[in-house]
Amino acid sequence: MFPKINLKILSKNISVASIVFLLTVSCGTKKIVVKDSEPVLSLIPIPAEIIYDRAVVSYFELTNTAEIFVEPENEEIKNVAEQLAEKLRTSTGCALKVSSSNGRTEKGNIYLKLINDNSSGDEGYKLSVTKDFVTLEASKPAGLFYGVQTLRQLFPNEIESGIIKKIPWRIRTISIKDFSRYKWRGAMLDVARHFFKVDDVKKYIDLLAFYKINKLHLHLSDDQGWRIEIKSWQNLTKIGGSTAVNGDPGGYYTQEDYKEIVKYAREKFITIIPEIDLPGHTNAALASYPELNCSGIAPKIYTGIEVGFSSLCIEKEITYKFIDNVIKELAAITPGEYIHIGGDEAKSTNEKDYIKFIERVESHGKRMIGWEEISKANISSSSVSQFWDSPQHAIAAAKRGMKLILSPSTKIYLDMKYNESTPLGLFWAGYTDVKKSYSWDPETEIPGVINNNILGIEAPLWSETLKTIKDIEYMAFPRLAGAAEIAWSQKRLRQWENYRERLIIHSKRFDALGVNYYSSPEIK
Ligand code: TNX
Repeated sequence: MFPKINLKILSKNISVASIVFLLTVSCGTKKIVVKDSEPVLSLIPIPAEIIYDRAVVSYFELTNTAEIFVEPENEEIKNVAEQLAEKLRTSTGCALKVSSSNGRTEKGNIYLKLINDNSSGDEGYKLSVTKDFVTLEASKPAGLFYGVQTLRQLFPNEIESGIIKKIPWRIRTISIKDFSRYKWRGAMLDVARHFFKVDDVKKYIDLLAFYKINKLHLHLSDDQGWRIEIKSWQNLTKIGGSTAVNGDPGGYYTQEDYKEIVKYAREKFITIIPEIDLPGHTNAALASYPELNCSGIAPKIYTGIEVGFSSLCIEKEITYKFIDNVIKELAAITPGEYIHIGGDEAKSTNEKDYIKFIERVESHGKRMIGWEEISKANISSSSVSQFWDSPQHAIAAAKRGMKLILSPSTKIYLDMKYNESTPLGLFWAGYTDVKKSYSWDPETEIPGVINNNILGIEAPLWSETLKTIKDIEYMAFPRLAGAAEIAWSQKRLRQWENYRERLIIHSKRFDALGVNYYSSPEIK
């Protein structure tokens, strides 16, 4: 018999070349260096606690007779179980029926259970893999969903390929306890500079969910394009949605398309945050309706990439009627709590008008989010400010009692080039390699802003230079996985060398997922 051995990740003692684990044996403690490539070492985001027995190599093996049992049997939990079943069916060929456990436990099966213990919070879970069972427990369906994402990463990479493979479908016996650090784990996609079809957005949602990201902010309007159908102002999409940067093809989401995206995201525990950028970044709207311009003359559709030249007419009442109609229609198809009103780079609106404008558009039933500049206005502490560039705006927002979403452009603007030879992207905020985008922490990013002010983080992807989902993937990965870890994982576990080691192994999973990631020299 082997002694019982507990293996816990030790974050402080991580060597440069490898991940060091603390081995607790009944007769004492010693360090060992793990250099193999077991999937357990490549979990991203890293869970709060991992315990597994390294001396006794044992596995849970999925066989043809395996089933997934849920308890209690309700729609939300069945939906989570079905998503796991579908992944496993398409890769293993097993039938994997999903049904109620009725309190039974039989060997060889996977169990998803809601429990009455909220010690891991609303998003946390406990995952236990023994030779006989896989048991996933959480106090909320969201926790089960996140546990399923971790479970996927424990299976061989081939689980992601979508092709049936005859390999041993087994997982090392392990016990994981996990919970989230921040409530806001966001990504932003600019669908205005270039338009991305519903299926592309869904593919991005799949990837976000896999890394436990729970907000997708859609930048739906800008100078170059208006991308959401507004029934009371149809020219917005007819004219304003007709093209894109460089005169590339335009497009827009009908309200039905948008609802489909919202529903799809919801099944993956992602809230869609719609943004209508105001009062600047509005050339597409101004080109669609002459009456929205102070001059009464509509400008031409814009296909360049400059910013800061457009503004709605602050003085005209029709501006506010327009905004009321747009926000009302959008709010009606947005079940989430928030609407983003932009507010950035309004360089063609003077400061007095800008403040007046933001104060007037603030209350629309939903909670308002705006880019950092909104904190110049006297707005409610329930509104949220999104930091991207200037600490003084973030500090002003914190002083007002507003919560912050951190999107530092020098760290997690996914449209920044990795280095001078990156073919896509911009570099105004500096080249951002994988290490730079990982090696920062929300708590220490802005002097004077404390953790209590921070809702979480969000990684924006602006699309001036991006045209396809493959372009999106190239700029987002691997940096988005790092952003997800910053948002989800416990601070004490985050360390670049440890992350780098995991990411090297984890890259094979990007391959299996078919993600067109940037194979950085940092992860070779
Ligand atoms: C700044 S950051 C912008 C966007 C651009 C982006 C390009 C912010 C709130 N506005 O309009 O697309 O830079 O990186």
